Amino acid sequence: MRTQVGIIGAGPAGLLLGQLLTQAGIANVVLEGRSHAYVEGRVRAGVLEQGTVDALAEAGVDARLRAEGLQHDGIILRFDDHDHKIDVAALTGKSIVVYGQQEVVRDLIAARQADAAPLLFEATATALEGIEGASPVIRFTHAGEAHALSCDWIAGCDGFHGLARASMPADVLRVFERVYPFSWLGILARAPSKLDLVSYAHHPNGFALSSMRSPEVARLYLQCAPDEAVADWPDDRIWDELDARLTGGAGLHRGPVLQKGITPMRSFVAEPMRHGRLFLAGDAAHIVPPTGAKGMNLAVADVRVLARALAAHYAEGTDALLDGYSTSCLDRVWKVTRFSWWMTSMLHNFPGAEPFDRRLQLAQLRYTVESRAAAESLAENYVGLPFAASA
Ligand code: FAS
Ligand code: PHB
Repeated sequence: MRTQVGIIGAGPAGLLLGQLLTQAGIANVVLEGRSHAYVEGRVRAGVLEQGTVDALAEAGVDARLRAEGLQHDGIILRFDDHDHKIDVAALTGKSIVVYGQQEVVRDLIAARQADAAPLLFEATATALEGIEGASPVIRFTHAGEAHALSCDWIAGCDGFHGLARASMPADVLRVFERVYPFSWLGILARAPSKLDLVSYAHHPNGFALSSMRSPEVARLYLQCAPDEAVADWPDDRIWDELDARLTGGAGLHRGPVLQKGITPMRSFVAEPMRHGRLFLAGDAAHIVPPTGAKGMNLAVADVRVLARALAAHYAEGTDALLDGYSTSCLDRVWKVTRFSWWMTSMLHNFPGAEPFDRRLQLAQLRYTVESRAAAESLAENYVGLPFAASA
């Protein structure tokens, strides 16, 4: 098999890149190790920045998003038993849209299938060859057979546990990581959200977050110990803790729990995001704690830069954007990593924290909701930093 761009991974990064490249007339193949059903069933992110909405519109996949997405003008920070609104629309002129990542993935897969563009499910990349040469190869297995995909460029959109980053030479790759002493237990429940806005709670029992997927489906999270398992959290215990942390006991609307999962919390950045003909995009290159609602948005920002750079290469024969890809993306990646670390540090209970540190957290929260300058800083990061002019 041969194509111009070989894309590993059918998450938001790989699928959006494939869509933008197809629109630019650049031949590409998406290889996805999991099944179609598994990929569309994965419950993950929920908040879209304006820039992400614009990128999905540019890709021509925003019809359902515009019809079903929930536009919000702010978020809530809850502490000291009170809800404090950060009015991001008034502070920045931008809003956010709540629309599940799995819906974005469904929309992108539907568009790809409508274009009959090659998307192979249960096709696992097993090795990358010749990434320092002019015609790299992705070796992959599909339907029990070994295959090779020759391409001009490889996009490693294969997530944190993928093959692409591991294929970078060890003397080239530098990684930066911080693991947090807690995880998130997340549930999807068929119950209307009691709270109208995405609400982040700092509570003596621990952090909690209330979001939603529709007026009838709530998406809720609570901080738990890093070594806890889903089995440790029967539904009633989850609801009781969410009530305490998010409503002071007033109580959320309860309903059947449709999905339950525990996600570890880490910050992770790999540099550089390119080596030879291999580019890393999305979680393959970086992981942020979801406290800032940035994971998928950052993947979209990477892909926006890479798609433009590849289009310039093929349409104009210029490689300045390709050569600047890693530097351009990492500038945003580190700013978003800082914001996600800051939100995580402000809102969570750190086991064994000194009383002094706990007082600092409350002071940071109070200052953030009392000072326009502080609220504006949170808001401009939350709605999404402007895309770099060159990107
Ligand atoms: P993805 O991980 O989505 O996609 C990578 C794809 O590559 C996968 O489909 C995988 O099967 C495939 N793949 C891997 N190796 C392969 C191989 N060798 N061959 C072929 N295919 C291969 N972000 C938020 O903003 N808010 C959240 O609440 C949130 N919750 C999350 C919960 C969980 C459990 C996880 C893991 C992540 C969560 N995230 C959240 C972050 C998440 O949304 C990511 O940022 C987003 O999925 C990034 O998209 P991709 O870079 O496309 O990576
Ligand atoms: C979600 O809706 O899943 C969500 C919202 C905000 C976050 C993380 C996840 O910070």
